[in-house]
Amino acid sequence: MKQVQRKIIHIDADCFYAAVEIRDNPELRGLPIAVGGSAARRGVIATASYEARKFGVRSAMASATALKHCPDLILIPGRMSVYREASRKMRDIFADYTELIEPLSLDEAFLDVSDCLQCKGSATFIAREIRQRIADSVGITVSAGIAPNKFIAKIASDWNKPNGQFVVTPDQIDDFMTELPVKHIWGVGKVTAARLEKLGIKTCADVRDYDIFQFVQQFGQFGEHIHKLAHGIDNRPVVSKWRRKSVSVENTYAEDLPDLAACLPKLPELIESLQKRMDKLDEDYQMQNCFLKMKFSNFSQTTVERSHCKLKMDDIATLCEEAWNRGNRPVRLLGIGVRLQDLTESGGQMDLFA
Ligand code: TTP
Ligand code: MG
Repeated sequence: MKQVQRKIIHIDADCFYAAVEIRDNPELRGLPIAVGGSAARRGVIATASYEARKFGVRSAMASATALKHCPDLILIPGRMSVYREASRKMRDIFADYTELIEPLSLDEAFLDVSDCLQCKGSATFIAREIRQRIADSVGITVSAGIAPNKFIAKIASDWNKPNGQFVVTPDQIDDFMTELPVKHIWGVGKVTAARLEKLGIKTCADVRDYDIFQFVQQFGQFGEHIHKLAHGIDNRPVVSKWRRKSVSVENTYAEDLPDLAACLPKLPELIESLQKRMDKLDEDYQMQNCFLKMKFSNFSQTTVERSHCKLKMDDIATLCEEAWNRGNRPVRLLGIGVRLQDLTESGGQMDLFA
């Protein structure tokens, strides 16, 4: 079987819940902290900072045990809504590069950037840019694995953790797989690993010494799966479950636009690039409201939003005029966008028939 060549990035935030807590309470930086339930109430650890991990504190460990390993551990109760918000911001950044986003959890996602033209199409640079943007605007670090498939990208994102990335190019797959212990193969738990070890199989290279038919005889269909992955072959596509709520474009001008008359000629260009982005959306999206964002020279900003609005100069100019009247001073940024209704969601379907 041949490997379908894709450019996949696997992103995984570093000690996600703990990192968000440190972001919001900088005095915690450098200290052993963990997010989890209290020991008195038989709570467990959700995650721990890297400083706490040095003491052996781990996810899913009883908090009481964690405190035995690390008596100075600072235990913080979780704030799920804040973690969800950080996760949403990360996904908004991913969406600037591709529509093919497959979240695995709040802090982890696969991105297929095969068709992405940013950063000259280099997945390595795209990953670096995404990581920098997340650090700047979400305030946490993430690590990335970049590879021709999901299996290798996921393993690679762990290689330079925290705050790092690791690339496996198509011609490096063979070397990468050779040393890899079989326990990294998705689906190989302790029991299978022990069975494999009895056959003298510890690394993927050992698997590759076996003929696939021998392997299928020993392990059935699962044997074929192991054999394929040990060769670094994984043709699973990135299945996008992420759906947009809006699409927008904006521009910050090198020199402030002094008045409304200077703003209006900038609109056709914005309308055109927004239209291009909308053309790429699938047909299950329906346009709802249009909005226009205006940021003024004093950094205050306003957004005007309208329903029954078309992505045409007349309607957008009306929004622009209204926004301008609210600030009445030079403009540094103009943006336009549309809110989207996702017709694949049941609510959307009901509206269709209403
Ligand atoms: P992970 O990505 O597994 O872990 P992490 O981000 O904390 O650390 P790493 O740097 O090793 O990636 O999980 C993401 C979040 O999910 C984690 O911050 C807390 C939560 N979680 C639990 O609540 N219970 C668990 O057992 C695990 C593994 C994670
Ligand atoms: Mg993580």
